[in-house]
Amino acid sequence: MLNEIVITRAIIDRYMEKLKDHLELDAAIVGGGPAGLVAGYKLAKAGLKVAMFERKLSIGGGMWGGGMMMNEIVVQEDAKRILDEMEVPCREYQSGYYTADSVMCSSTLCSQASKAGLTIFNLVSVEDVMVREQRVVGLVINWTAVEMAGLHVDPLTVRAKYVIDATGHAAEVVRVIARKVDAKLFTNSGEVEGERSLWAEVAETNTLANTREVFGGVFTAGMCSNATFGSYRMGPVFGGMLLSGEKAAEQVAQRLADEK
Ligand code: 48F
Repeated sequence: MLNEIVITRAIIDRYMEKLKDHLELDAAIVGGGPAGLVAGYKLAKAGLKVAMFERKLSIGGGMWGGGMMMNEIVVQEDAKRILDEMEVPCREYQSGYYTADSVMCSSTLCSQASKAGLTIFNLVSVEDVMVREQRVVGLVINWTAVEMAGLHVDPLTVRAKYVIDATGHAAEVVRVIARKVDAKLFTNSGEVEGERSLWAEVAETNTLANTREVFGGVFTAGMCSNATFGSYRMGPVFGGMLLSGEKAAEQVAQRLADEK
């Protein structure tokens, strides 16, 4: 006989266990697009305590829709090894260009990252940061439903040694810092440089170069890197996103190792 109250208690207990277990993190990832997922996968594989906060119900960000809702993505040669490692099937289209089904890719990256040990909190939005001595030391979170309804409900907090802003075009964590913290970002102007128009080749190279620390304790990943440091968008070619997630994770892991 199924008891509805046991079902309810199981969900509440397990969720609260999970949440309480992730209030103090080595790394917090904001945004569950391809860059955040690869970063989370790599950090979890390295044995670090890492959680992801994603505003939406679904994980995968801008990957599901492929290009203009045609659910295929393109990945170039140098990033194919990440698809291989994460067991996403892909096919060569012509020399140097591979395609993957975007639904398969989104769901598999999510699955592999979760299985590696990344804990994902979907339906949670990051609305602010905590800063101490010119360094971000944590995130301010709230239910997306509260944000959407415009309810006046105070948020809660999560402490993190490092934060990866993988919020895509919006660069939301970086923008909060620029708006609220009386300090310069590590960009040329000290402000958010902003995204430029579409140029796949340059954008993909720059995404990797722009994957770096933008403020004490905060690294950018994915499209957020170009939106922050001022470079082009790339459209539905995803190699740069995957490589950027990997690079952000490597940088964070290195810092944590150096601090031991
Ligand atoms: O946009 P998104 O997929 O970022 P990405 O990993 O990849 C970019 C590509 O999808 C594409 C592109 C390259 O081909 O240009 O756009 O850089 O995923 C970002 C995720 O962050 C979530 C948002 O819902 C999305 O799923 N997000 C954004 N702001 C917040 C957030 C926030 N404040 N709190 C929580 N999640």
